[in-house]
Amino acid sequence: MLEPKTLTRQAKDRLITFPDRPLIMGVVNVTPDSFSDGGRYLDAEAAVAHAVRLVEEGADLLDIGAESTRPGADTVDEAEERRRAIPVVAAVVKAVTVPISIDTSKAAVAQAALDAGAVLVNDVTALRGDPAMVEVIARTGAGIVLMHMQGTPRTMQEAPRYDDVVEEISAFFEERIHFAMTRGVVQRQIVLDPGIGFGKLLVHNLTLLAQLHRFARFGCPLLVGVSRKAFLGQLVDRPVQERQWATAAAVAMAVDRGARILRVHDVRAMKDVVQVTTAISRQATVSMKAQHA
Ligand code: HH2
Repeated sequence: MLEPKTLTRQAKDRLITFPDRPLIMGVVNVTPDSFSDGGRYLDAEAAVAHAVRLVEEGADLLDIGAESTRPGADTVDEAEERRRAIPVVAAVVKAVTVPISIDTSKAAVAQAALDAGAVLVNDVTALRGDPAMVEVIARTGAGIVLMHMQGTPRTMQEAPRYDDVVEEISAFFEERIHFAMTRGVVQRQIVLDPGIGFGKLLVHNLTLLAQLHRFARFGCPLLVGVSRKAFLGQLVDRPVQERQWATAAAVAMAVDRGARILRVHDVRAMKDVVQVTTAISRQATVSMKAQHA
């Protein structure tokens, strides 16, 4: 099944367009604020400055999030998440021209971010976290990332278990796509993400990356987030800040196996990785066709 050339079903200036190479999604975290007003202002300002820098480094879109989804993380209440995220979304929309994604599983936060100019909702619960989310996506025509997670961020790494991780996640995607589409979302709005590190052991993460191409049959763009994650630390035994090379290897493999959006922290470096991997993968296809001609 062919992937769509654009994402979302909104007005022209709110479409995400897929060029003939994968997109780099830069991560913007709105860090937990201090209690003082001065601290809050600085945190928001720092997040906006970071967003602008990522675009200068080549980010094709930005994912702004105010709730940590790290293993063991506590949830943030809606008012606090809104207070952190929305002023930053509004300011970033004004400061850059690339599409903005809001990383949230709360419908009210998503709606406020879309009102402020975001065009994509990155919901790590795949519409299971807030029953009102699917209606927001259907009504606004925004893009939606349906990510797989076993358990919740608080519990997901306790005892991940799969008989066949690719088959089980395929069944999950099928069910979630059906759920969304029977409630008014159209396929052109949907991005799928296997959720690397979300309720998965090392072997599951490696299998998903090695067999990513098997999710192409859904005809939706695939998003992959491997950046600096713990499974890379298990392989190379390095702290988070020193996992750029490990991330590069995983990004290259994901691109070769069909990833269309790469969610990364190190934008400049990963942009180069995507460009080179895409060129080689494309040439591999050309060479194979020539051999069989
Ligand atoms: N990973 C993290 C957060 N949001 N969203 C999607 N769709 N896919 C992911 O893989 C994904 C995500 C977790 O990344 P982490 O490094 O724990 O935190 P952050 O990137 O927010 O700094």
